[in-house]
Amino acid sequence: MAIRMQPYGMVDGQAVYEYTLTNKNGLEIACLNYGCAVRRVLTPDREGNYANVVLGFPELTHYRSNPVYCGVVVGRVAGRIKDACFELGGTTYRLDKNNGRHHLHGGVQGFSHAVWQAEMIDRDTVCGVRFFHVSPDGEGGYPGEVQTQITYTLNESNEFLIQYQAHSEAPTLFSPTNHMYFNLSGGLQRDILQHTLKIDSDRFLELDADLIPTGKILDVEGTAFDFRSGRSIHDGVISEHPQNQLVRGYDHAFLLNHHYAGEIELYDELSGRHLMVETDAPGVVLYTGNQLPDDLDFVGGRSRRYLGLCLETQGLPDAVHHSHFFSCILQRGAWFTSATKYSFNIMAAGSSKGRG
Ligand code: FUC
Repeated sequence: MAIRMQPYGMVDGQAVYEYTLTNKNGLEIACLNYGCAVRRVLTPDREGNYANVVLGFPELTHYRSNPVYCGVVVGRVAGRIKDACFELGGTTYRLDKNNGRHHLHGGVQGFSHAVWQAEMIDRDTVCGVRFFHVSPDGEGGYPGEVQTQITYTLNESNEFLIQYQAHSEAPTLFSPTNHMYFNLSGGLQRDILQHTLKIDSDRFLELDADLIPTGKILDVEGTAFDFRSGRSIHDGVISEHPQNQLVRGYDHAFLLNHHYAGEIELYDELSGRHLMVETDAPGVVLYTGNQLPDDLDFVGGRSRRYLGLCLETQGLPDAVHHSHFFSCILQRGAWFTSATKYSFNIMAAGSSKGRG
């Protein structure tokens, strides 16, 4: 295992570094202490050619605007909160309106736009970075000072683990995620429409026209939302299901049936690259890059719709407004913990539906 650190720039007088984690197989992950951004994940294809499988920007200035939340941790709360307000303990809190009249991904100055303190982890079988951030009381409109710790580790089995931990001085909401866009073709050779995805989920959340959950939980059976035995992302683009048509693909939260049981698998048949995602989070938002604009430059190519897809493991979006969703309230003094593991593998040709 190896880890190296190099200066990447300055933000408001604070130094930003790039950390590069490498294992004995040559798998390499580069991340920043700005927004905990994952900039690059180099994995081999079936022929042993290493290429980057996540969208990443060339420079720090792009991360400072980053309207698409490329690679970063979003929080305190991932996803949209309707009308940018909520009630907790009899008080109404008003949040940043950064998505029309709604709140999105923690607001204007959320986790994605903070310089985090960082500490390197360098052990025999694991290397990584532990990021620390104190989110002040009132940040984005949320109550309570929250101390957050996010740990990225890579091991020799090509597993990349993200662990989230937080503690609040007052009751607040907490449900972060990482917003990496995957593209397993490597080096942006193709878009993600031919990727095969499997999700062990029977149910997903219906969205309204503003992409906010209506509160209705729909059955995947008989729809393009049924990923239980694997299907191509393209199915959701050609599907006549009104929920697919609404977003021109997928931008939906799925409730996971099982945890740490190979519940999410993404596969690119042409390159042979396979990603398994396992988590203790209640759900995963599948976002297929439907709104990626064409005026951003990523390393390896220009942005366009369907160039990457996000698998955002998290609590259910807008849970604060729906008592039948898992609560995302973090009580004073309690510890929030959550973890998601990303395992990178290669599948033999012909395994069109991934493993299992
Ligand atoms: C995802 C989506 C949103 C938004 C954002 C950049 O999380 O749920 O619709 O486009 O990313």
